[in-house]
Amino acid sequence: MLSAVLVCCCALVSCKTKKTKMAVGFAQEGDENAWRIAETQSVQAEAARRETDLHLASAQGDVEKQIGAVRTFIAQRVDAIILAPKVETGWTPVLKEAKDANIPVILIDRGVSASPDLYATLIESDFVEEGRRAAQWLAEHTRGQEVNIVELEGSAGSAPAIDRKKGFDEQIKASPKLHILASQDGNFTREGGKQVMTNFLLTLGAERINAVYCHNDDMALGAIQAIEAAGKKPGHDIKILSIDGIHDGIQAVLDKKINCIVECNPLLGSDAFDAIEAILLDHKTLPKKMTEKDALFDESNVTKELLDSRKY
Ligand code: GYE
Repeated sequence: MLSAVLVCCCALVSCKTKKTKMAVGFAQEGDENAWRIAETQSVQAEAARRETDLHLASAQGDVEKQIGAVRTFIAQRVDAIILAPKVETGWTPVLKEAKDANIPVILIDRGVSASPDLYATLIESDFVEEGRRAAQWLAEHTRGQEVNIVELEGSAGSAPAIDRKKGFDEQIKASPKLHILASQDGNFTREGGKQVMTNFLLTLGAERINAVYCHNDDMALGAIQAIEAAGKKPGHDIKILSIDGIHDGIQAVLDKKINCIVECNPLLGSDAFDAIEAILLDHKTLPKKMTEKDALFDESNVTKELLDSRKY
């Protein structure tokens, strides 16, 4: 009897999964820069390729709006939710609501501080390691010199801003000649990077600053504008370290304006949908964290061919 019921249920499930179009909600945190737009496009392209019905909501940097978008997806009874959370905290209630509704949540690019039981998996880069790698590069390329650094941080409360700072700080503490003079939030935008760097140059003095560590390329590109406006040569008078590897960032390495970029891959659409299919179609339990492998770019390996081959 039980097996007959099971066969019947399985037939119904496979009937649903094969014939109905899957609906997936994507709660994106914003559209603040080229990296994030590349990520959104990657999710959209993958949804189209797999003939999935994608409900896309960009919160334009507003956490409450993003939480509201997840609630709307739950009310719409989508099959799965992809969430790129703006900040780490505050997600427990809405993630519980998704779990109660039996809707798996796939976190992409940024983590949360909520219990891992409340989401299916997190697909991201190792941000602490990115910070460490940037500081290691600086230590290796300024051996014996005293280096005064300013830091342009990503948006406050976000996992990449917290962890990129942590990894960088750790390595700086192990390098007695490297000193952080000041750190400030540049909101992951080109305009924010330009403003904060302009302020640092004015208040600290261009002569005192030897290096800028930017939590992403867009802020580095803004910092370059500020440094040039102050009559200094970015990449030469002031070394520039950054994270992401967007097209304009790699171009700046080629132009010798950015010295080093630690890559952070935004093209997470395919991995996100693989995860959703593994959960919904193959009934698999996924590891709570899946980490992307990222490269490091500097003048030793950046060429025009590499730039042309970049997908974002
Ligand atoms: O580095 C930045 C974006 O969350 C990893 O957010 C992402 C970061 C990325 O705004 O450019």
